[in-house]
Amino acid sequence: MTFPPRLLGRAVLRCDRVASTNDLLHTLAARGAGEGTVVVAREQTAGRGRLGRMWASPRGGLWFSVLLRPSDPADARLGLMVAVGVAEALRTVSGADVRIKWPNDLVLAGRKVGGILVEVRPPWAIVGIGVNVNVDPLDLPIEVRERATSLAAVSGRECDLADVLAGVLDGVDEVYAAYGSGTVEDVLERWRDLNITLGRFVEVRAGDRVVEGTALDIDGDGALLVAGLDGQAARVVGGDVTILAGGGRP
Ligand code: BT5
Repeated sequence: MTFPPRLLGRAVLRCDRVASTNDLLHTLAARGAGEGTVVVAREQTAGRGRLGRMWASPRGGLWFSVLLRPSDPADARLGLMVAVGVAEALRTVSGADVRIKWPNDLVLAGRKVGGILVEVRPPWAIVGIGVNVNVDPLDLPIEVRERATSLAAVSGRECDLADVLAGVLDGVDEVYAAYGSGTVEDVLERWRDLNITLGRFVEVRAGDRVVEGTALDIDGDGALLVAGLDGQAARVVGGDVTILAGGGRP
């Protein structure tokens, strides 16, 4: 057991198969479930990503959601901070070089190994976390497979899903405690250490807006700062990054 006892995972609902762990946890939150409640499923039949995109969730992956009741559920920094907690835990438990692509994609060997979906319904936010732990990439839909990987596919060995869940809950618990105690900048600095976006030439799509340029930094709110070819600096909150070229970090 971790000490001090963590907030996250004090109550854990384990399911074999659900549509989406986020949906089930929203229902529990509306009925008064406490902060830190977790729903985890072996399989999701309607897992989703951002903007209504689908999230393939076959057996072998870690699919779970955490209920948070922060003072500002819409704070965009939350997702970045959670990504730090998850990425660090995955690195420790698997030894794999898991990185973050802005804002909170989990990337391994240039492919997506996991994702984070923050759904804000004040007064709560549900953080859904999906990681291809022992997933055989062949079990992913063909259009997803070519850009996806799993921890097992890269490291050549399977991890115990319960151990990975415990490690990730510890990791997210720690960054959430940092959020509560106002040491957000320290965690964003760890985000910078783990990211593969800064220093690259990128295309960022946010709704109808498309920005091309060099990703310079994130600001104190977690927005991405991009130096455009026209010399103008753009600030983007939320969106999808495609890395076009560039050195800097791997
Ligand atoms: C995400 O969205 O990356 C957030 C994914 C969150 C999933 C968790 S699982 C537990 C909880 N319950 C849910 O219902 N969801 C959360 P986004 O950045 O929009 O990425 C979605 C895109 O990733 C899709 O359009 C596919 O191209 C790709 N994709 C789908 N399934 C994948 C998988 N298993 N591995 C890698 N890429 C995948």
